[in-house]
Amino acid sequence: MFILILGAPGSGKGTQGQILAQRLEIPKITTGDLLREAMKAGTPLGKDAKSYYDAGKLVPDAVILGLIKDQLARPEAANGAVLDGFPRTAAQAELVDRTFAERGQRLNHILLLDVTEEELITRLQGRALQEGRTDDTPETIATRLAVYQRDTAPLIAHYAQRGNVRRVPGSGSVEEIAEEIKRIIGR
Ligand code: B4P
Repeated sequence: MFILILGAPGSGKGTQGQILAQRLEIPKITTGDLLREAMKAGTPLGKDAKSYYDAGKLVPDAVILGLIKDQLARPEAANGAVLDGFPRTAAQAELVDRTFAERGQRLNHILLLDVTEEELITRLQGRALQEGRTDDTPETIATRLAVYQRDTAPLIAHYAQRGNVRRVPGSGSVEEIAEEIKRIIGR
């Protein structure tokens, strides 16, 4: 089963993706985590990504497309995965769509975590205090929310045209939202 989680920064994609992947015993592919690991390890990918990441901008497709391609090609992800944090641009969506079409597979569920901007800002500021992530400063949070509206939100329409996007109210407790996702997916 392949599940795509869409949502603004701080909407809980990572949080819910983790719960979902554990419950379904499938891998989770999270571009944000992969970038953070690469930056920590100082790999060429991490070095390419760092200035964009720290500024709250999208890391260019030229860097990300190869990463997504490699991750989707992993044998563990041959029959199921939770996709979290991508696609974020039209080019990334095109790559994902093409990969699944070539494999004769499809995204079984597309979930959109729907959270108000006020709540997003509160959560990201809370995470800044707890984790000190370099992209959770007030200026960067504002940039990330604007970039989401400009580049990523249009993808909702792209997937909604196919009629299989489910909007999940993302403002309850982590457990309540996880329960709602379980209900939608049916397992
Ligand atoms: P991501 O790592 O994807 O960061 P995010 O959008 O902030 O995370 P998410 O929505 O998963 O929030 P989380 O569950 O952690 O991206 C970071 C950066 O990486 C981007 O800005 C970009 O530079 C780069 N990047 C990543 N993918 C890319 C791509 N494909 N293309 C280009 N660039 C890319 O939740 C946030 C907080 O809320 C947490 O503290 C959590 O504990 C809390 N929370 C979650 N659910 C809650 C709930 N129900 N109630 C209260 N708090 C909750």
